Amino acid sequence: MMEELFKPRGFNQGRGPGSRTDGWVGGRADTWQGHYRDNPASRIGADAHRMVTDEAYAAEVAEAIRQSDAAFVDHDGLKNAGLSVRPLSPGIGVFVAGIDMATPTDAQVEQVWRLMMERKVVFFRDQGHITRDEHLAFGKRFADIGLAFGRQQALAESPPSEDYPELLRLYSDEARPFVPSNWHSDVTWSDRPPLGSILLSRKSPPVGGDTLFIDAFAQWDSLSPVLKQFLEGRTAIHGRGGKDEVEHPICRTHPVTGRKALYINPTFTNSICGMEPADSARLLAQLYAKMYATPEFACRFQWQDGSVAMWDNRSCQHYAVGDFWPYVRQMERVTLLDPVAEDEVPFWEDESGQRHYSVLLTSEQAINTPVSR
Ligand SMILES: O=C(O)CCC(=O)C(=O)O
Ligand SMILES: [Fe+2]
Repeated sequence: MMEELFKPRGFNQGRGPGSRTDGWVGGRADTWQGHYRDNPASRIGADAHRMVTDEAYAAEVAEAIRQSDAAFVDHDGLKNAGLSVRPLSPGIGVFVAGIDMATPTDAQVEQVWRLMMERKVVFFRDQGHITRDEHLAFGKRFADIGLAFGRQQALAESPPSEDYPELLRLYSDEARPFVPSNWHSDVTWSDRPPLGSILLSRKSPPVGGDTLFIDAFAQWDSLSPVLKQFLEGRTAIHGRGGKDEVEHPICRTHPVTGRKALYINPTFTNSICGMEPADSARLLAQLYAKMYATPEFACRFQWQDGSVAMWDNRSCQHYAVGDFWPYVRQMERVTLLDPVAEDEVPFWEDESGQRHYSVLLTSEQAINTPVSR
């Protein structure tokens, strides 16, 4: 029975005359057996390939997944902090109930951080009552607070409010429809990109304007061993508006969890170092296809007035869905900076534990100068 379940589905195999030749038969063309087994197995570090032939091992993995999912929800630390959780998906995104961002306890702060490390993004509802000062104070419980873009000021066209230079206002309406509708991790054109963000909806559209989050650990884990070997230790150039501003590791080691993330994105990454431009472009396109066309890696959050998303830029990427015009959507963001200087700059850690850091390619002054969109 188990064997039957895990049998290759025969993608890319000829099916006689008249059959499709592009290999696409209703699943993922580049996936041998589909993610239904691979993805949850990799969440607990199990060997998905061994499960194909070893029935007893597969049963063990299944039980381990059930237990770890149950333990995630039924957690003493959460209960003691007066919190409860509901995952949006098995790997990324979790609703946290029981918190008031105006008056968080130390135990709640500790649990929210733990959840963000494990599930990459946490969500709260009904926080519309908090003031801007309380929003900033909440952020300070976790990390340093940056300017609107972390170390850098916001775009030249949207100067920060004088009262709250740390607060990024992302206000859209009929006349100004902009939202960041492209996959990215924040500010990867900087050598010191922000650790994370706490985004609050002051006003949500009646329909549309969701935000998608996608798991950068899963994106890395899903690559073939050959591709991982090729990419590990390699770097890519990122910048704004096609300028080359910083060289980041493609495989980024997370400073807290030690896990590896795929750290490229189609918004700011220009090229892979050490490759011919055409080869680099082809490989980036292939990687993006895999990274963003796998719904198993993602979750989608529907905003209400007062909803909050708090994410870790080192372990996930996001995309604001631009489908809500002509409605009003008003978001306010507090940006978190890593207070540990040597963890703030991205790095890849090699097998001997040595860190290989990102390198700034332009001047500090140039990187700190806001550009026009
Ligand atoms: O408006 C959103 O949903 C997300 C905007 C965004 O990319 C950000 O705040 O970093
Ligand atoms: Fe963003």
